[in-house]
Amino acid sequence: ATPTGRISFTEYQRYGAIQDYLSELAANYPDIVSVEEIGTSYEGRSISMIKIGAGSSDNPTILVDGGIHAREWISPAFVTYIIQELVENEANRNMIENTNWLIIPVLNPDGYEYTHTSVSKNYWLIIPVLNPDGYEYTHTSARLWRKTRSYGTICFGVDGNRNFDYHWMETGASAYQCDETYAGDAAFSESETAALRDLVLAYGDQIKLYLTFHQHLANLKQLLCETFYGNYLLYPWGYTSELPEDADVLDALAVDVEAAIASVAGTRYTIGAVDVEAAIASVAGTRYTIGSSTNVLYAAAGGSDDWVKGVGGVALSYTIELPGGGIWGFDLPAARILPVSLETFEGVKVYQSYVENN
Ligand code: ING
Ligand code: ZN
Repeated sequence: ATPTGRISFTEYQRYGAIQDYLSELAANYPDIVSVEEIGTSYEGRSISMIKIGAGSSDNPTILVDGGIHAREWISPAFVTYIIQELVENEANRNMIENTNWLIIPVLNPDGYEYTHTSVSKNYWLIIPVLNPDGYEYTHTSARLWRKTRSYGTICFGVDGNRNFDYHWMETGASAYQCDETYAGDAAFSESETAALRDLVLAYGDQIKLYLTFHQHLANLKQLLCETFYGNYLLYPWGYTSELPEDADVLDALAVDVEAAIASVAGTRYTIGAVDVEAAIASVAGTRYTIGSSTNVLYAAAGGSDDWVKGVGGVALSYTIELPGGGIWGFDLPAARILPVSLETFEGVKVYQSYVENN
């Protein structure tokens, strides 16, 4: 079945458009969809959550968020795609009859909107030559903003993924408010992270799986050849290299998810060089590296997945690092939103099926 497509996945959407889409779904599918405000951002935006379910309210629940980090645009885009597939694609009906979903497409709307207010990308291309200082400024101020937009005393923003209260500030986080990984004055200093905390505590052990979508910088190999990759399926812990007791369960499920994603053949490119495109497309599968955050990426305490597992009690907790792209690392071309979404949704199906059957 083809989704009715009330929202486009050929462009990255502004927060308002994503919110409008959620409202439309609530109006059009009142039996299976409702939209709630789980909190308010620092700048006063409503942090919206969509609840989706066509079965019992007691069904196991899957919690999904995107957009903790502002510049990782594929994250809200893909999470919005998940929403569309669950609500508007009849072929996925079983996914909402047997599990309930709580989905927050943009947890940090202030930061997300801020990244949409930079100078145009075309303009950037000449800045490095004409104005190196200005070029650096655009990189640290707008499109590549990562944090929330709360104001400290000398700088803006807290890294939401260092602000959760589990081994907070122990490693891989900064106490200096101008840094990209500033953990905040205190754990849960940010209304955005506190909103997720309160939601998890309210639902308690009904939540069986937590997925938080990020985007990892494309590395040089990835830019040159699609068969090298920098995508990650991460599970706790980020605060220590020790593995959780149930790491074998987390790992085995991730292996199945990875296989499903990789089985989608053929990354397609919209470029003029037909021969090159065909060669890339013939290589099956986007691959993901699987492991605990500390062991396969880097140590960092205060991440949402650590807190959701360690305090929230949700055993299955994953950070998914979607593909980066483009010469700026986070500028995955908009033409890639749909291919990435199509393949990654195969992984979401595996997650859902596991929750349904275990
Ligand atoms: N990566 C994550 C980050 O917050 C991570 C990696 C995951 C750290 C889980 C800690 C816990 O740095 C990105 N791309 O943001
Ligand atoms: Zn991130």
